[in-house]
Amino acid sequence: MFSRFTDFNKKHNTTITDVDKRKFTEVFEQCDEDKNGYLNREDLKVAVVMLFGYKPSKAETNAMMASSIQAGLPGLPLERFLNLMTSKLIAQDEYEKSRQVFTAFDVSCRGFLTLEDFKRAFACVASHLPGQTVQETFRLVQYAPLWLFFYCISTV
Ligand SMILES: [Ca+2]
Repeated sequence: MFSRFTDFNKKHNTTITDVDKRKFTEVFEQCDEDKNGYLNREDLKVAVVMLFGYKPSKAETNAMMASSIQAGLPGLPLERFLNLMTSKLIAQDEYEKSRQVFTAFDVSCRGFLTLEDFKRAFACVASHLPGQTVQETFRLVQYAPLWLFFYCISTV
């Protein structure tokens, strides 16, 4: 039943496909309105909307622009943009996988995992983790909503 999750721990692929890279590059070029090879804050927000479907907050935009500003660049160059978008894509991918596993183990569709559900989920996707660790993690809360499950999965 859970065989589709067996590659969960193999992921952490830090590369993206050529298709993703081409798409990121195309969006970069479309958003670089003055064609100077850099995205300003507004260009970057539009690019994130086009690629990920949401407008980044001021704080997130600041974080994405920070290294370019510190380096004295007039904006975000393509290479940095590709790195940032790759990280976002990987993070989104991992969250989606966690959500799928979580949903599969939330057998009663209550929106949280019981200790037994939590143990089963971990045995499936992180079997190297000692039962004791799983139990101690769980003891911190009475139940495990998706965000906690995702946090646990992404830190093991
Ligand atoms: Ca520009």
